[in-house]
Amino acid sequence: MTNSREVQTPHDSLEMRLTTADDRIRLSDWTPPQAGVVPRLHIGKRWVNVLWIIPIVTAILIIGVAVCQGLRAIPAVQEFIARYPGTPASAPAVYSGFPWWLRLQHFFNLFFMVFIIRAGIQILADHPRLYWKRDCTPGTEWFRFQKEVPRNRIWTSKNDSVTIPKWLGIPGIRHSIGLARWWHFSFNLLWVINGTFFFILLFTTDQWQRLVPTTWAVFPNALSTTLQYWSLNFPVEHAWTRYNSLQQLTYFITVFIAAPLAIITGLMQGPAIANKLGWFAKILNRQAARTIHFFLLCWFLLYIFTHVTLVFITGMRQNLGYMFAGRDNNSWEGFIIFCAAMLLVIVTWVLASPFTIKHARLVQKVGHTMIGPIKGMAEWWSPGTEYSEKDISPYFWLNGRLPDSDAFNALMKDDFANYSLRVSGLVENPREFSYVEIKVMPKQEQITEHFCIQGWSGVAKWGGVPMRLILDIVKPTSDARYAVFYSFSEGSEGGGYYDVHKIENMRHALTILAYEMNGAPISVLYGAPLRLRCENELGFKMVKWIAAIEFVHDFADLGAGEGGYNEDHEFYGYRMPI
Ligand SMILES: Nc1nc2c(c(=O)[nH]1)N[C@H]1C(S)=C(S)[C@@H](COP(=O)(O)O)O[C@H]1N2
Ligand SMILES: [Mo]
Repeated sequence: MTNSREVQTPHDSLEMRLTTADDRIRLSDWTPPQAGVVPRLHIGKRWVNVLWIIPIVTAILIIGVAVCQGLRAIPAVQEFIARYPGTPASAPAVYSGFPWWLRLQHFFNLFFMVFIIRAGIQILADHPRLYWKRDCTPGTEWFRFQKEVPRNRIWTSKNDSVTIPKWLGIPGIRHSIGLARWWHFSFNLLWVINGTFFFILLFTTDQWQRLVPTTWAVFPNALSTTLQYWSLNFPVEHAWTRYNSLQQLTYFITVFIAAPLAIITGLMQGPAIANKLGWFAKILNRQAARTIHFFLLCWFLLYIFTHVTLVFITGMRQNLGYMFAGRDNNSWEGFIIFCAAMLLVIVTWVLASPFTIKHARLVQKVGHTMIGPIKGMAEWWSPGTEYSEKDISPYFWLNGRLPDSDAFNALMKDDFANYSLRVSGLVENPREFSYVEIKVMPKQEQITEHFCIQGWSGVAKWGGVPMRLILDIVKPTSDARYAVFYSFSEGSEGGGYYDVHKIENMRHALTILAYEMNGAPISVLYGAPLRLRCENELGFKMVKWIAAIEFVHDFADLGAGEGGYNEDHEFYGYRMPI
């Protein structure tokens, strides 16, 4: 520390149990790999392997060719195609070709999307199940690439994560969501900036007319184009000035519907946003948002596949000439630039995972610098969304490693009657609160939704003492900026579990030290004697089995200095409202 507070008040004794952490991932110490299963869809009462899609789609495509060719032999259909050739005559033409900014943005877009998609799939692998309902009860998922949840033993959500290949995910190892999120979010930011400029340039030039249909004739023309493509007798067109209607509609949906929806459904998965937006977030609940976010991934993948295929089979040299060289001359120029661009994509694709494993701390730092401030803004919102009793989830996933120290076991033996909470550090009145003292303080009950970073959510009723009341008693000094929560438990790789919160979070209306869950004393599995509820942050910030709280000015000297166990060891960020 560089300021005058060189020696803070001595730290809580539990500080000694915190461990430093590697700045890189050592695979030998990391969560061991675990294979998932081939993705399955829940249809009726059965689980259907998604690989069935391959023969089914192939059959549909082949039969479709025969059907469309048959249709085109019918005079009425021929008349229809003659009338609606694919590009409406009334659609305005674009005369500015493919300007440099459009080509550049097209490249940036594809480049960013590669990393966004890969990191997104990695994030999904941390909780490889998708649901529509917010409670994530095992068996209610409509999609999974993990076995069914075992019923006969404790199965934490960390146990549930699966490994996906390095070339597919970033960084391609199990339970690497912390790092995958830095990639996903920082490239999202770049993608949004690129997209914003794209929108501005689109509408300040005539280029918007390529993408936005301006005549109803776009629908019959899109049908006509579909017939022509599917019968393998392609329409004549000149995309230099106008896209055909099918193309226009597809681009329109992708740019103006899919992209904004992806942003919205992404943000709606964050606790600070969802727990602030009330009814809207109840309808677009986290799991619905996550499911739609996944559908959008499927849309983008399908889009990329057909788009690239059609670019290649409908006149590769010409098409690449448009988008990569801005030329309408059928030269090889565009192809050469395309190859150079693809080389860049391939090299960065191959390097991304090994780089992230080797320089994990750097990825965390860069990610935090890029998007930390934006995420931090969401923390100023005091979350307010509460649910009613009927919304309480029948199942609430578990996370964390149970404490197993003698001291804890002794406390547990007599129902924590001898437990006391130490509160120390930069406070005017350091003190210990006995369990009884805590329970006679005003109790606050709240029914709230929990957001685990891994993807699951659940609603429970929590009862406990508001943190602001604790603050009123101990009176943090003006130097105190953070509250450190020390747990009785250890983190997954050993070393004390702890987490740090900004002091503002401690004053939010729904921040409590909970000793009740769903109307009963909280069980040890869920964090007895005390666990934090801080409803504008992701689940890992809510320390279970709290032993002590310490107020500090800075957390750089605690553990590895990143602001918590998962921050130190799993490269999460310490501000996680989204
Ligand atoms: N001490 C401790 N607290 C912890 C954890 C942990 O590993 N150790 N896991 C966190 C995570 S990742 C989540 S999602 C929630 C899970 O709470 P639950 O087990 O009650 O569902 O606890 C958080 N608190
Ligand atoms: Mo979590």
